[in-house]
Amino acid sequence: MHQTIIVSFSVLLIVVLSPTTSLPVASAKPPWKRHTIDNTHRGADGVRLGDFNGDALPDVVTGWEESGLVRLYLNPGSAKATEPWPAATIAKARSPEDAVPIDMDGDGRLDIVSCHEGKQRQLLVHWNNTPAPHSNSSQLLRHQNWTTDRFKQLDGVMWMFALPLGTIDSRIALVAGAKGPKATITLLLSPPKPSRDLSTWTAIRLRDAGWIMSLRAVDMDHDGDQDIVFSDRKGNRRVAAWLEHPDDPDQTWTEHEIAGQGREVMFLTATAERCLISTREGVSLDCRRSDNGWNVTPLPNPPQISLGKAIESFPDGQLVLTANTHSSNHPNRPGIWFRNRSGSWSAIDPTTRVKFDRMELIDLDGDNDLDVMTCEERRNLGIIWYENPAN
Ligand SMILES: [Ca+2]
Ligand SMILES: [Ca+2]
Ligand SMILES: [Ca+2]
Ligand SMILES: [Ca+2]
Repeated sequence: MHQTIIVSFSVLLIVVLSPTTSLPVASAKPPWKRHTIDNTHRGADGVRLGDFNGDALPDVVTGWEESGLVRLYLNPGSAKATEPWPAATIAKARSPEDAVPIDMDGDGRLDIVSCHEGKQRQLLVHWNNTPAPHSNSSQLLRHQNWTTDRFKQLDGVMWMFALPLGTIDSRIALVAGAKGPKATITLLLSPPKPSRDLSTWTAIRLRDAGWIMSLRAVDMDHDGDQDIVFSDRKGNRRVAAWLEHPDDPDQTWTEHEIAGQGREVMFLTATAERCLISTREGVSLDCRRSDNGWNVTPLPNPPQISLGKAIESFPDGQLVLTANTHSSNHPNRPGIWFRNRSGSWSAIDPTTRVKFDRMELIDLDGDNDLDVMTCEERRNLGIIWYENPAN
């Protein structure tokens, strides 16, 4: 009942506050059903996917910033996906900002890299020591099967986001982005024979940075190697752009602007032809590639949603947007929104004063539509997914 009242109120707000737009007012769609993967800790900060146990179902890793935990969640399959997922704490370390699955030693078992800001300021590697050759679920969930190491040569920098980049000349490649003093985008390469001795890895500084918000691996120039799409939200070089993978990784990675110069650009999603970028300025940028560059269309957010966080597109062109309303001038607004093909926004979850994060679109209940996995850290909704009502 309480939720119904809030929804009606937000619909009313849209009617009252957007008289100048010709957009249809709101969808009659009810809020999407929310399911909780874990809400037992504080400060869930990002969901990153990888299949740890080889059952073809994507599992999830998340850093809990305030609780100082890196956690792994095993996807239980569509029949059980609506319940809390089997989970384990992989490591306790302060201020994790991001955690991502990657096989760092090439032994076929996924390890985890976590980025730490705050006082910790490190890039950590959590080695998967489950019995070879394949990781099974019960072994993965045993804390003692994981050990933590770090890139000592990267200490003292606020690392914010990491991205697996496959292999480069048979060397395992990882990209990390930072914020604040000494911030860079840095490429880390294992020795030709991958090693757990992280002092033998090579660090190549690709670009100075203000605050790297997101990194994506996309072959932007169709030459068969992975380029790096990034958003840098602070400083005089802030922009969404891509770095062209050179023949030799030691050479210059030429920067190509996409959009957003001078804007506070947040999470982005990209293919070689299209890039969607959320910003903290009330619009998202819809960038389509043409022969002579990028055509950038600003997409207005729902009314009073200024601090965008992430935007994703469904295959049919409908969009989903997350935002931070907790820190905005209009905190009594929902923070996760759906935009239909006619451009009308409706709230997926009416909860207000929220701070959402990046998303993964993935069919979790097996009904052939993409559901929305994300996390929220101010109302402590935790790691959650929203059930797409399309099917
Ligand atoms: Ca799995
Ligand atoms: Ca491994
Ligand atoms: Ca390329
Ligand atoms: Ca679904």
